[in-house]
Amino acid sequence: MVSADCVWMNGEFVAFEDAKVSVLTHALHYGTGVFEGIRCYDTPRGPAVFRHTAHIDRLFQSARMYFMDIPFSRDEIRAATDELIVRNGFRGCYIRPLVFRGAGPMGLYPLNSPVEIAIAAWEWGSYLGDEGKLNGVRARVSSWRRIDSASVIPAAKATGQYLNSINAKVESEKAGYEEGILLDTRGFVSEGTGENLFIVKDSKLATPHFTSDILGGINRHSVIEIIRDLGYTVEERDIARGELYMADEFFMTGTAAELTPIREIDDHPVGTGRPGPITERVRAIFEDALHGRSERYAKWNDLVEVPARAT
Ligand code: PPE
Repeated sequence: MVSADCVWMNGEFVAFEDAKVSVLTHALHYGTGVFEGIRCYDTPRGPAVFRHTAHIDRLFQSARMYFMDIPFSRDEIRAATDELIVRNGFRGCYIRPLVFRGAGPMGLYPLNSPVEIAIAAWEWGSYLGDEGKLNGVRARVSSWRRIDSASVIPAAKATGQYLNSINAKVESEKAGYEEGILLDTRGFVSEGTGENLFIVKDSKLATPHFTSDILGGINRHSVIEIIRDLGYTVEERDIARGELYMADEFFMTGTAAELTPIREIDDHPVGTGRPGPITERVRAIFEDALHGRSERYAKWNDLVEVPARAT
């Protein structure tokens, strides 16, 4: 189990073992929570959270879409997160803010249950294994379709919605693959269980659009900027399943997965079966950006401010 010294919960730092909730927490029963996944890197200028502000903005946006008023300001959450990193003595870590409906009246109507918030952090290595991150993973198109806007709000990073990703993840693992790729309800390519997707064909890139019910990934956004700065084109558009088999290169992006190449899709090797040249070029720049080694993208490294009282 992952662990840490302390967790920030509803405005206070509490020991990890004391960060507990009631069994009647609304979110435990009905999935009424929203969350973020963020990484902090040990950069030459000190610990820096990658695009911290963008993640906090998305947390507020997800909360708003489900009528949850977060009882803290963006600045308070950012300061609490920085202090949490310092108090735990982390230089690099994964950060999980979670906003959820706590114990209140039972039943489906959530708006009378309190909105609670916790931020946890822990040290987390490669999401899909060191070998997979380096050389690429084997993926398979899932029999489960991505949740769509007719039923939920795919653009919100909401806890209950993750049963969809979990179905695809379990299916792909049981079948011996490292990742599942979900199609949207129309049959176009949507995303991985926790990652956005990019294909390369004839030196042109493409990634599914919001119309494929993706979560708007912050790393997707960063990687699109890097690709365009390199002079390549990247289109946001519908991608047919067959395009995955014809792609020269295929990779995914996410906070946990960072940039992970896909080397095999549905038992077909992607390109040569090794991460391709454009994937490698984009990845090198992206890794430099994450780790604070890039001047050009230093704007994305939100340095951890050490509060005087925490030292
Ligand atoms: N789609 C989904 C469904 C998703 O969960 C993520 C992040 C992304 C796309 C990429 O978004 P971004 O991280 O902003 O680039 N998945 C998070 C959860 C992983 C987990 O196992 O939990 C993450 O990568 O932190």
